[in-house]
Amino acid sequence: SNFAKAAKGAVEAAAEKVADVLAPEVPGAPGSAPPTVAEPTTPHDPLPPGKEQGAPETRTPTGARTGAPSTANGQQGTFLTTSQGARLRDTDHSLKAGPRGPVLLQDHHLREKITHFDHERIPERVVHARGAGAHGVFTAYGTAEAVTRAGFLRKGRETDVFVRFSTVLGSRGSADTVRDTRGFATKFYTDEGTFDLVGNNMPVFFIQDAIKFPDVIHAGKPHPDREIPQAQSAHDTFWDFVSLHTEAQHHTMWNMSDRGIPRSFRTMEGFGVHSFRLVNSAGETVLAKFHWKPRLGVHSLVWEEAQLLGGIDPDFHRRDLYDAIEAGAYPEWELGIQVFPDIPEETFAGIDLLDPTKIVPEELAPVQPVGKLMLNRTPTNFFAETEQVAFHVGHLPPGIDVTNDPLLQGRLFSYVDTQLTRLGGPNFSQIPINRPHAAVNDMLRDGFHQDAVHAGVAPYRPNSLDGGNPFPAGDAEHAFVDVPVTVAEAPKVRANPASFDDHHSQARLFWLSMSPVEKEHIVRAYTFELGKCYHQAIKERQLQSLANIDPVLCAQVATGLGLPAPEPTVPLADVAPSPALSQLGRQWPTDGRTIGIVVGPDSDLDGVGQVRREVFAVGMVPLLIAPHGGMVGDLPVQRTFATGRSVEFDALLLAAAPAPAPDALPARDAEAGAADSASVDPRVLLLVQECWRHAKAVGAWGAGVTVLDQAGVTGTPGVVTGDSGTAVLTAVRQLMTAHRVWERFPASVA
Ligand code: HDD
Repeated sequence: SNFAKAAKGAVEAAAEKVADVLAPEVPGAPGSAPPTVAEPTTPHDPLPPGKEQGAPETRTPTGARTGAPSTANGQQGTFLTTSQGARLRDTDHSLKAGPRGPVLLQDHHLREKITHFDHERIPERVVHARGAGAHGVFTAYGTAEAVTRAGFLRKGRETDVFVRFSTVLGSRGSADTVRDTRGFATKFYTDEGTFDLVGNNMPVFFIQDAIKFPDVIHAGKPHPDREIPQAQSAHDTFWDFVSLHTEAQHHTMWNMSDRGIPRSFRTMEGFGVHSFRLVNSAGETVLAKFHWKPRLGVHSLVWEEAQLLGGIDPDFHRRDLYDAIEAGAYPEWELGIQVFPDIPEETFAGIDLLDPTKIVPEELAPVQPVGKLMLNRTPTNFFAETEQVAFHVGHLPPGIDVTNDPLLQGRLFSYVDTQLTRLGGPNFSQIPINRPHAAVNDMLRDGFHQDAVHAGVAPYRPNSLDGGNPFPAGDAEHAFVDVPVTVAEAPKVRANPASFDDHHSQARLFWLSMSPVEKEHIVRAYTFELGKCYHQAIKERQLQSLANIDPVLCAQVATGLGLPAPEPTVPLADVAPSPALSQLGRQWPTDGRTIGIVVGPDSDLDGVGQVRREVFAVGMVPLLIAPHGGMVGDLPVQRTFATGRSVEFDALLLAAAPAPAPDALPARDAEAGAADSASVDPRVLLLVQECWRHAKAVGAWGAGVTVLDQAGVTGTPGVVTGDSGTAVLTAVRQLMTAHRVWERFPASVA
């Protein structure tokens, strides 16, 4: 009978399985390390097939050097198994009553595989859902020792870190380059306990009190009825809220500026936003604000690039981060602090230090460098590390304490709370990426997903049964001591201090600090965003706030919207600009940036080879763009006319004038202008024209020069030609130190 046959087969299979289990273990090479990648586009060699391979090596997710345990459940061994380690001989067919029969309920392998899959997703973060992370190390200069006892800031101290960058509004799968604030959250695994600096790339916030966080986020998220637009602030509910709630005007101005569309995570500043209270070993306190300064400078996309990238490469920022690290161009920031005397008023130069919608200009309180961050390792597994990392503003080491900033106070509640839902219970700090590198003895017990096997019988204090353990620490043992700040005796109120009522002066300060080009971008951004709103009343109300910030700004936006510019309803604030807020006017290193080089069969290939070597030598990444993939001469091609697009490159070099490749769209009109349009591939012309429009440096030599003519850009600012590739490269690099060639487009906003 069939049954007898099946039973016989099963017995044979079982016998074979036993034989497998009993067979001697293949001498296991330890999992081979991933290949080191010299340039991001070099393909990884696949591992040669074979059982002697073993599973890919599992790395300690936190890169712990302090002896934290490695992940217990990384994959091991050579053979496919169930979650319980039983080896499997087939994972492609369900267990059926005959090849055409129904699936048997007893198929425990099928059920385990599907059930686990069904539960693979966890809730995305309610804000900052879209992000990318990297590991690194923080090295302290020792310059903060006088103001804080935090051990990780002692001179020369090295601390492992994990950083997660994010956008705020979009869902987990949204595009990287949308106009939005960026999160910049850093976990310092210090030996005195984990310190989370949960900041943004903008130094101010939309609201002054955490109780309004649900309001601003509900307004910014997609409309509840149709769930659009995704990851955008250019819609009615956002502008409805910020125009009614004028304390958001300063942050909104930052969003409308170039800061809202960073070129790269590597070229963003970071800010702790709030004032923190630092305490030194003598118990003396100061107030301080944290700043991250990128070594490469603060650079942004232009709006058209950002929009194109949303379609062409929605992963642009995370790809850029991973590629840079894998290419060895490790991103770096300096951590700096602005230090203020801890006086009872909690103000500095008249600025309320508890108001998170205010900055203190660097000209008044310089940012003093206290250490350096370098990101040097990409995560091994996105979910395990980047998705499960849990930050909390209340993760503080001794020497750093909070202030009464009402936004910070509410955050102290929210961050643990949100992880309970997101990570499924109270034991999220046992997830490897969240494990402290300091010894933990917390008396917290049980709960969902308890990983620890706690010994002892007395998780309470005082006790005698566990010998009194754990013991309270004193100052000498690095205890966290809450600074004994005096709390005023005052009536309970739901109210703000009067100084919080000034909503426009610092938005004006920011506007006045911008260069003409930056001002023009701000005008265009407001005009675009308000132009996307349907409700006239919302546009008019926002114009009123712009009038109260600056009449020129207001008039320009009003013109774009086709609306009258209102008169200010408050006196314009008398503020001094802060030049440090402008991104322009300085020279920056160019290493880690990307240069596209158009090559073809007619190129000076020796020259290209030389340029390529020189680009590498100065720490930049050259990407060769050719009519086809593979090789041109003995040079590897990284992009073709089909796969390359201008938005990926910081500058463009042309070493060829390639005729249309076979996969180019045919010219629409064969007769009209056939000679011109046929001589260069139209995608190369688009490449040049886009780079030009986006104010990028363009250089050409040899046959490449004719492309400039055809694109109509010869002789314009930032377009260079020369006798040799290396001469052109030198000129282009010089232009790149200013990031873009803004002289090409004299700004119309004074
Ligand atoms: Fe927040 C995530 C930054 C105000 C509540 N926040 C989150 C992240 C960053 C910030 C970078 C992502 C962390 C990660 O990568 O996992 N948030 C800020 C800054 C703020 C701020 C700079 C103002 C200065 N946040 C803020 C308020 C509240 C929250 C006022 C609530 C009252 N934030 C959260 C949260 C999130 C979060 C809901 C979502 C996911 C998470 O915490 O872990 O708790």
